[in-house]
Amino acid sequence: TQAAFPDGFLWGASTSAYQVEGSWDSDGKGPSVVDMLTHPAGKADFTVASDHYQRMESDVALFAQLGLKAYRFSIAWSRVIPDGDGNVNQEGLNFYRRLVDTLCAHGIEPIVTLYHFDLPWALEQKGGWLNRHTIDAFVRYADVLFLALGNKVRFWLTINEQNTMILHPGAIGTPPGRELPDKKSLYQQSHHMLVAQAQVMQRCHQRLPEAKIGPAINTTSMYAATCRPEDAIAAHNWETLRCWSFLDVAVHGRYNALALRYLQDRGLAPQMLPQDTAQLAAARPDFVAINYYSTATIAASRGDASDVAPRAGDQQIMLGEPGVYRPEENPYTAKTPYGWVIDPVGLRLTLRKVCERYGLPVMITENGIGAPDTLAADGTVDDGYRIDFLRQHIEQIQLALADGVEVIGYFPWSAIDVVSTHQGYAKRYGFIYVNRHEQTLNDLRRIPKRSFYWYQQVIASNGHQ
Ligand code: BGP
Repeated sequence: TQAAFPDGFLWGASTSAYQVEGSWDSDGKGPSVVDMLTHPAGKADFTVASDHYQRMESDVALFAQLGLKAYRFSIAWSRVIPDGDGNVNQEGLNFYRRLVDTLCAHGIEPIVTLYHFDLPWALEQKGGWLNRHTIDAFVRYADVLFLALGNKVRFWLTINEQNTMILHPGAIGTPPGRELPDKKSLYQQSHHMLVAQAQVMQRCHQRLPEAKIGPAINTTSMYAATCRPEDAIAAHNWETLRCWSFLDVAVHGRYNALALRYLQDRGLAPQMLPQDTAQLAAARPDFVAINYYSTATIAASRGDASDVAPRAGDQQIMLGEPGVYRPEENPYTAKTPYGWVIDPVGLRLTLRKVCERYGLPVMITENGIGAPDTLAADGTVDDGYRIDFLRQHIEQIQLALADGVEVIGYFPWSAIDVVSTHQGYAKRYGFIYVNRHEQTLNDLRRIPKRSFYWYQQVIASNGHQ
């Protein structure tokens, strides 16, 4: 394709702390909610993960060899503040100082996610996001990071995929003996996260006037299954409730009217304190970050059990809602080995919608294909399907740029193999293979996959493929 990527485009890749770091209790780190999860039998847990905490320098050297202009990672809150709201653990903070310094030494722009699913366990025991105390704890934690890393970090992301945490809590899991929270509590948690996010964005702007901060929501487009008008309404409902309701508060500073009515009609509207409205209204992000994997196709409700179905092959993500809408198969799209719809054109469409709706630059902070990659006897990993997947998505980003969307960066998931949120190490996404299996750690050696050499060329030529 003809390159049309702006100079300074942030060609990157992504990871998150608990999925890549391991060393889950080293150097004073406190446990987080994800450390307490029970894992599906035979699947990798997060204790060692990809051992990145121990191999950070050599991993970053590989990222530099890949040619990354930017690297998106998350900071483990309970490494920096082990109990979430108490003393700062300097050793934990030093790890991230070293990571940022190492990235900068290689000319790689650090992009920091403040919180990626791993709430400190001590805060969870005090009620987690249901307790407004967590709002203050998050703002304080963010402030610690702004002060410690703000001289080198220019781009910050607030909360990763708040909508996944609220709408599909099963995708992240619950510790043994705990039930998934009911919907009303989830929306109350969500409200507290939104207030916390608004305060953190404001704090960032006060502390670091040059820095940019934004939310990172899993964002996608919904298609109506047919041209039946009722299906169009159903698809619109779902897009509003699943994506816009979260981003609208972050960007416009107030609740989406349709989403709020939906919550009120079902007795799910969160309790809001008088100051919340002002706090939400006072904060503005500098860009919108989206994690994009696939699209869904939605039809009007039938009002029976067929309204709800798991995303193919994935029991943790339930699409549809009884009496409101139901998922349908899309005959025009292929699927990944894990049943996720592959829809590069849907990325262009989503970028256009985000641009029109918010008028802000857009960063694509996740996109990728999970597959059971294998190390061949000759020591190579041929992930041609990943090259195809990413190439098609990059082509659509290019078209979106030509449409007038200001896309500022692309961060495929993931820079290196990481533990999948609930499918262990069988499902890999990285440009770099990690030589381990579910419970057999082997030597954790790093092996660049075929996609590594391909992406290296894409970056080196600023988008020529
Ligand atoms: C996103 C999460 C990531 C990552 C990715 C792939 O929702 O932000 O943490 O895991 O999805 O998902 P999975 O590992 O379940 O395939």
